[in-house]
Order: sequence, then structure tokens, then C-alpha cells
Amino acid sequence: MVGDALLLTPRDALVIVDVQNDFLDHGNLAVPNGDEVIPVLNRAIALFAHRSLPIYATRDWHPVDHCSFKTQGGIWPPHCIAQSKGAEFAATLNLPPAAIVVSKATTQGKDAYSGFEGTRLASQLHSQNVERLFIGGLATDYCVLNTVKDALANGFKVALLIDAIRPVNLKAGDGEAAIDEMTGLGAEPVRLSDVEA
Ligand code: VGL
Ligand code: ZN
Repeated sequence: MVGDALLLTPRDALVIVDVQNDFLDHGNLAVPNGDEVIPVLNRAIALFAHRSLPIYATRDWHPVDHCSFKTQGGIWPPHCIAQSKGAEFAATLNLPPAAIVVSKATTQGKDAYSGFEGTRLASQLHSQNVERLFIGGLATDYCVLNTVKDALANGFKVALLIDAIRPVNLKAGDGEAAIDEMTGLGAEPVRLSDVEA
């Protein structure tokens, strides 16, 4: 999709995944170069807001003793504890007041990498007549991957904002493998500069 302009339609929505302090520089589960997604997503927010298109923001919103934490036998450092500073959206992310916040992974004993898992996201999108999602955020190989897979499984088209995602890369190559998996399933990789201004 490089070169051609990609036109936004009234049935598009923006989904920003987990751009929260704990996934950013100095956060408890900092994603390498995660801060770089913010200026790109701010431009995306401006494009969608200008057209009054829906903007969703998912957030990881864990209880203090969440099962994904190392202290509980999980694989992650404690992160994104509900109501904590680390769980707040990046202060520099220009989320408009109309943005719809989707909290996920709120149950102690269950992790949820997808913004669709255990939330009303699919029904909210359907009730707004959305058919295509522009998805960016953190992290490519976890919550972006699983949100994109569930979006496709729920029948949405997906434009993956490849310049607005960054991987954890617990294992080298995880991010690239995730992008291959998402595009293999039908997500269209797009750069924000391909989206018409
Ligand atoms: C995420 C690891 C643990 C993510 C959430 O948002 O990608 N990654 N919890
Ligand atoms: Zn988490």
C-alpha cells in the first residue's frame, strides 16, 4: 500500500492499543522505542477527529495481584495496575474527550492481550457501523497482534499502522513474525503517510 493514497470512509475507526506509561520509556514494562509511536498516533488522531470518526483507546488494567506478574508466577514485571500512574495513557498522547476507553485484562486470574477479550469493543464498533479499523500502539507482538487477530475474526477489515507499532521482542524476531502473521491473515500494512490528509 505504499504510494497510493488510502481514503478514509465514514465506516473507519481508529483503535489505539495500550499507549500507557508502563509500556513507555522508564515504565515497568518498557517497550524498546515505544515512545516513537506517539507522534504518529497523534497525527492519526488528528485525521480521525477532523472527520468525526470514532477513536478507541484500549488499556491494560490489571489488579495488583494479576496472574501475568512474575510475583504471581507469570512472565511480566508488574505493570498497568488499575488507577496507577503506570496505567495512565501517555501524557503526550492527544486523546480527545470523545475517545472511547476500553479496559481489558481486569480479572485477577486471566490475562487478555486482545482489546476484544472480555470487553464490549466488538459490539460498540458494530453499533457505530464501523467496518474497518486502523490499529496502532503497543506492543506489536502481544496486544497489537491479538487485537488485530480478533478484529479480523470478528469480521472487521484491518489497516495495520506499521509506523505506529513497536515490539517487546522477548525473543529476537517476534515483532517481525507478528507482522507477518497479521498480514498473512489479511491485515493491510499501511504507513500513516499513505492515509489521505
Ligand atoms: C502487553 C505484555 C503484558 C501489551 C500487555 O499491551 O502488549 N504486553 N501485558
Ligand atoms: Zn499486561
